[in-house]
Amino acid sequence: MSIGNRTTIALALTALLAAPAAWSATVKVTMHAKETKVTIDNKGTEYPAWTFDGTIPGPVIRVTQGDTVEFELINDATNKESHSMDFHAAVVDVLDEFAPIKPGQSKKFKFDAKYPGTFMYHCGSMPMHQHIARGMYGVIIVDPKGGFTKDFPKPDREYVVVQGQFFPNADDHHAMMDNVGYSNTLINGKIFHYDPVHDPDAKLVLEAKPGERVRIHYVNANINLPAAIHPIAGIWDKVYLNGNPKNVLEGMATVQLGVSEAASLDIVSPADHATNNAIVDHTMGAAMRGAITVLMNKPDADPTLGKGDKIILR
Ligand SMILES: [Cu+2]
Repeated sequence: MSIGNRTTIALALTALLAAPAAWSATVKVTMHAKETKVTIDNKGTEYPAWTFDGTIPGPVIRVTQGDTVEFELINDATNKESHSMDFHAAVVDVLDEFAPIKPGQSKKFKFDAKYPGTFMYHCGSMPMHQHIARGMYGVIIVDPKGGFTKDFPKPDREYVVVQGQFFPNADDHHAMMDNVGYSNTLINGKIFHYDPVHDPDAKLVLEAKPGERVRIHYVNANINLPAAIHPIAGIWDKVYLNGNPKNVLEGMATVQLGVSEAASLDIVSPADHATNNAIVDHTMGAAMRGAITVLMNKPDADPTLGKGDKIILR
């Protein structure tokens, strides 16, 4: 063996040992704070929302553990309010990275996604509860760098479901703080968004085939109320608190999510026939206000749903 070959092997070994670092990426994410009208139900009722990128919730961000997120927030000049970004997946300085910016300003910061899981993000500009209640929240998923395992199996489909409280009086932040005037629950920005049983105008449901493992990334973006997430006519096969594969529970009927808490919840329906589940906040006052989501398990389920950019249905 020549010296040259040994050098080549040594270099190859060095590259192999350094490989995990080489796999982490820098992910650029830009969002616009937009004060804009959105529709908050299936029949098109408009509401003066404050949003990230014009929707409630904002865009789903997905990175891998170890990635560096380079984030830019642009507060559009047409806005009236200051806004900010608070990623629950970040370990930074609340007075620096998460500080608000005025209309017409922009701000960049970066963070390393150290922990895997499902995390809320939201605006933290004052009054913070009003900025959240008016729609400035969303989800960042940090996939574990170890990938799927026996204890964290690859799901057949994934859906993001974000629950929020709706206050029709958008300006009365004092009432919001006391939970007064809370009229409805939003699921991904709409009342009974995926529930044609309680709202004939609902056009979407979550779909899967019988026997598929469906992972629901559920985030409680309520400003004041915990949520009790139960899949009616089913049991959560596995539950990953905060979406972290290490925080696993099995065979759970109902999972408590505190305010701002998230979990990744797996459900596997019977493989031999079609069934339906109603994923509810079992807090009845929240369910009856809109927090019911139908999951249809049927052989002719749309194969595109619950994959790629259709993990959140708009
Ligand atoms: Cu804001």
